[in-house]
Amino acid sequence: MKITVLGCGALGQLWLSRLYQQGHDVQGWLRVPQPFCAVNVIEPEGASFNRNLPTNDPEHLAQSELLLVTLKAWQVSGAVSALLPKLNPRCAILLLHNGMGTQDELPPNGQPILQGTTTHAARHDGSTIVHVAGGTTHIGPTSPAAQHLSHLAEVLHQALPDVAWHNNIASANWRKLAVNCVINPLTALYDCRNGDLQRYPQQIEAICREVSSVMEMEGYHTSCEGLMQYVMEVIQSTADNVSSMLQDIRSQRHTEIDYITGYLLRRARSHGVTLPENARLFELIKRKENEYERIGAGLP
Ligand code: KPL
Repeated sequence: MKITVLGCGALGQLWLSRLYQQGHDVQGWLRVPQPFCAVNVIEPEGASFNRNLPTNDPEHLAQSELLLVTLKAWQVSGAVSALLPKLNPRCAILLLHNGMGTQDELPPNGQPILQGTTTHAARHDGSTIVHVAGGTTHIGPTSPAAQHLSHLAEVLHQALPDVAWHNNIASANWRKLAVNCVINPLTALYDCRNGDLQRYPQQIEAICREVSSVMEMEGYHTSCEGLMQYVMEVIQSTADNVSSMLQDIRSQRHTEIDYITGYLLRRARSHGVTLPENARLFELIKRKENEYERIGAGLP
């Protein structure tokens, strides 16, 4: 299959390496074009993949059957919008990022669009990508044109298991949003690993209560207790992880808070509801982010 991977960060390189090894015709797509993408991945059991893969070939892009987008949520609309006119109308776009709401930012288009979340953990170690832990990728259609694409789950599963197909991906996305609304801001504020959050059950419950109330208003059956149990399971299974938001804050990068807690607050507002705990966490993360972004922009 001809596949373009947009975004060659840790997750992008992991997918490039696995899809290439399955015999797919892959290329990377970089914001700043370079002659090739040096893909260097170390797997959890020690095997390594080291190869220069092609990048930014417009002909390859025009023939691609899948555009796999592994960018951060805030990079998605700009990068994907620029590529839309160059894609084959049948090329599926799979958005794999934390948070929700990026699809609403894309211009109207008829591409089959899928959305997904993954629990694979990969991080940079210098110029190497360390695949820290395996996980599951949940994908599903978010546009009518993508409803018949369940075979893509099998193709992706062969390359990087596990991949699960969901006809109703929105409900899986909301559960992942709840996880990210808890783990990401709290680890960034307490500067701790995911597992250390077990010390804050009351705060976690307050966040989950607000998320479950919005989920109910959006038509997804859930309960605070059920959501909290799921979040606690993820906290335990990713106990040693440094969350992506804490990594962003430590490296003074823009975070995905606008698409995680920010998305939740926007949906709540549309139902005329305020969420005091999540609003407070949103403000605290924005304040942290603004501190270094103002300095970076040379503002006083
Ligand atoms: O998605 C994650 C992230 O760090 O962004 C979790 C699930 C919280 C794992 O660290």
